[in-house]
Amino acid sequence: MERSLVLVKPDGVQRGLVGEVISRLERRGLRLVGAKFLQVSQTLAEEHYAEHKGKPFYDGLISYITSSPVMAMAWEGPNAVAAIRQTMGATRPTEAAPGSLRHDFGLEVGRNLTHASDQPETGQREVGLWFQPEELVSWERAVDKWVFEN
Ligand code: DAT
Ligand code: MG
Repeated sequence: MERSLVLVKPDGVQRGLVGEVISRLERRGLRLVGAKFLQVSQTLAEEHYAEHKGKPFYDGLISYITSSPVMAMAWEGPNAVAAIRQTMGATRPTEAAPGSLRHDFGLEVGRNLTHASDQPETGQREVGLWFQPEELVSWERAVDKWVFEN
């Protein structure tokens, strides 16, 4: 089953939007498989954002993600990566579709509230970076057959 890392970033946590993010993903039909609330270390931040090293916004991005606790989660479902990115909205809140989280709650790219994996392979890698195998729960819901076709 496809998996994505989801982070409610420091601004989302500070603004009391953890429940809103979880609620939207649950409502979408996605299945939660892991969750933890943590203060992100410099090392984890740098590993997580390695692809952006050297970009003009990199230093600001690292200080933002390490500035205050985050809610880290792993979610799964068919097409989980595309579905979750759609629920989050485009990177820049002013380009995010109305109804998406970043549209509904955000204004600036540097305060865009959430992170979600951008490809299925990224999802596998990021879930592995943020969670130990024993922190992930494989489970079934009674409703799964009414949400997942196969
Ligand atoms: P996303 O978080 O939608 O996957 P990304 O991987 O391109 O976006 O960038 C990671 C984060 O870096 C993004 O959520 C916000 C920040 N960021 C990206 N582009 C930026 C820019 N041009 N200026 C400032 N911050 C930026
Ligand atoms: Mg990204």
